[in-house]
Amino acid sequence: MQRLYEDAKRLMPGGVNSPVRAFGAVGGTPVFFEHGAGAVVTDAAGRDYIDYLGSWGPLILGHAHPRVVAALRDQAGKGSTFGAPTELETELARRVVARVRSCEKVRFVSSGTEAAMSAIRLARAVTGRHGLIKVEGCYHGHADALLVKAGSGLMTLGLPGSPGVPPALAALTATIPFNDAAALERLLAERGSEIAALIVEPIAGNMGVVPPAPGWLPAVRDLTRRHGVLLIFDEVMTGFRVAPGGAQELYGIEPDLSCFGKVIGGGLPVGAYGGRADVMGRIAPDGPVYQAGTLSGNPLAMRAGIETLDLLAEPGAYDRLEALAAALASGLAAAARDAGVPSVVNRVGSMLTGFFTAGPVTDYASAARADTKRYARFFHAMLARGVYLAPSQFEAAFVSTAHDPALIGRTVAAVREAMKDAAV
Ligand code: KE4
Repeated sequence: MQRLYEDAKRLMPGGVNSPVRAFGAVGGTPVFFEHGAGAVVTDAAGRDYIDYLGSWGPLILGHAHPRVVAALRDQAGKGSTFGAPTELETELARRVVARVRSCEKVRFVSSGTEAAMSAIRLARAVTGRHGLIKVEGCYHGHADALLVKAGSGLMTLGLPGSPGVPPALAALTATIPFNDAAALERLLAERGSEIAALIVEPIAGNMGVVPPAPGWLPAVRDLTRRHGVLLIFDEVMTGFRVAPGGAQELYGIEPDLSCFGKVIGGGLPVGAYGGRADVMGRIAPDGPVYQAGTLSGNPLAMRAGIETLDLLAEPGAYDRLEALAAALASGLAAAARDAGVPSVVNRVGSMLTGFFTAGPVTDYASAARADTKRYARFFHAMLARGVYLAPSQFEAAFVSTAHDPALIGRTVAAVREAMKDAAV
């Protein structure tokens, strides 16, 4: 693995194509994977791991699901991209709109970042305002306007923001704490007339999983509406994962715009943004707001997304995810309790995080109190026992339909051993 990493570092920054993969927060050499099947991944040295990363969320069905592979094989022989409309895009759009009541129209792009940046541009055009509110610890991709007190890799690496973002642009982005409606009320009272949109992960996943407190999302919806601020739900992680219609179905809140990614691509690069027809109608070529993409809606990604959403629509898929993730969460909590290790497990559906802190973890500040050094030791203790977790305390773990009670049991047993390990 070290040789692979040395080779990679000579050619790519940090030897990776996304910073969180470099094990910066947990130390050691990144594991290079060679193949995956179901809930198990195999590294370049032939070692197997039970996978709870699921490629950071897309693989809700596990690796190489036979139906997805067959669809991709079939499509590859017909052509991977035309740069022209195909019926496949309509078929995936039909599935999205059928599941997400707030989306009358949707536009496909190639990443969650593109979805978020496009939704913000659209909101600024529709309102004629420039200001943006984001929530501390939430992450919406790496567009300039969003690299302000963001979660995921920035929180993992302790980066407050990013060089290269012009201060004048960063100044347009105001932040509030997650689950703090009073802070939002104060900010809107002061600057509401300048704000185009508020973007938020309805269930935060990028500071580790932090569920919305009762009343938080209804307050965000009510306050933004009162001030003419468009509410953007970033459901790149939660969409089609926590419910068929995402977090907005789970909590009964209708945003003005939604962003999707990960699950919707079934493992291939897809993002999407959508909303009411009158808002989406401002997007070119219907309207003047420009957004484009060479491989947007490409047939391979559409086929993977269609198969994934159809398989999730089969009876029992979400019940299975819920049962498996609940068993994992309770096993984690019991293991920590029995070992006397301060820990709190936050979970919504099949996304969860075990924080090494007594908790509760309700926002960025409380998440940041977690013992990241202990997490790093735990990560490696689990890796040594054949379980692959997110290489950062501030990320989510994901359960897929390919996991089963036996794998969950093996994982909890490994947690119990790891927790007893003096190192942890
Ligand atoms: P992408 O541009 O990485 O497809 O999506 C950005 C994004 C937007 N919104 C949310 C809620 C997200 O979670 C993400 C991406 N998530 C991270 C991990 N938490 C991707 C992993 C990485 O950066 O390598």
